[in-house]
Amino acid sequence: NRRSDDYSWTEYHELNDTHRWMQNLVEKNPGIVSVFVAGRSYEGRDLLGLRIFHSAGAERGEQQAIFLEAGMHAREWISPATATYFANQLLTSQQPEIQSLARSYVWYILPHANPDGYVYTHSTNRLWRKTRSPQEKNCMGTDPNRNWGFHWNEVGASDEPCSESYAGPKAFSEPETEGLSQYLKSLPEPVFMYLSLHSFSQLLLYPYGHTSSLPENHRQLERIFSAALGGMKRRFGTRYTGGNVYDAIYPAAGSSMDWAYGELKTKYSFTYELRPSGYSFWTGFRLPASQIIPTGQETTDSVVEMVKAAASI
Ligand code: ING
Ligand code: ZN
Repeated sequence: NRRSDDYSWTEYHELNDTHRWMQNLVEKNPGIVSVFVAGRSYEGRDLLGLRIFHSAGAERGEQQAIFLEAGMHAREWISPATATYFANQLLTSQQPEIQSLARSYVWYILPHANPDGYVYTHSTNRLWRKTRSPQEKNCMGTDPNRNWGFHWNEVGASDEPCSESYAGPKAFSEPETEGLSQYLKSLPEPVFMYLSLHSFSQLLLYPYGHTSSLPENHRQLERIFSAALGGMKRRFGTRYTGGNVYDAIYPAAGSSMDWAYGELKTKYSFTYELRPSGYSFWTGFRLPASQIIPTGQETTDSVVEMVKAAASI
């Protein structure tokens, strides 16, 4: 019932609205946008994403890909909203830097990596985090950001099915993470950068989560990190901190970012923890919709600086 022209960044959308908006973009941008299905959820929903390929070089396999994953945790609503904001910028911005970014890579943007969970946060429990597959002890869901097959369940994840950070019965037990990982391995382009959007706390994170040892290219990652924080601050003065997951927040094995770094060999892999700052569980996931656009603007600025820094290494 909603037309794609009605889609906006002044409210949070339901899953079907965003899926319809993506489908409509294909018709509005022939030869530039297509949709992809990276897998299917436990309840049978598509992991639907946008492929944005501005340049002819994309079809000749001459370009590298950047993959942006969002919505892994259901309640972190600012994450998919920022992903769609960013995709829209790639397609409509008049800013030369953003146009150049759009043309220099093949972009894959997956707003809802956990569609069942997202639907559940709209219908039943606003603070749901995990997937929606039944587990033992009558508990539901696995933490999809502890379910990836790189140092799976070694630390900072739970064996307890009722826990919010349940790693799952085995690595890639969830169809969402299994499907997405297979899809990532099947991409025709090398993945130059992997970005994962979460909330909240205003942090930028890089590998690893399973150990305090720093990745081999940590000096490069730190340079890119600084550039990205500069971009984040430029428009509204928004301050981020962060570093390697293990030291900057907590030990956490089995994330998509660490798998992308360790298994997909994407050497520039980052996770943003978007607005707000602070630690209030009650307000942290309920960022007012009036902050979607500013969050989108500053995060776009940050990604522009991040990719520029990475490309110039
Ligand atoms: N935080 C992330 C989580 O999955 C994280 C932090 C990022 C862990 C990257 C591991 C790798 O716990 C939130 N808020 O989800
Ligand atoms: Zn999260």
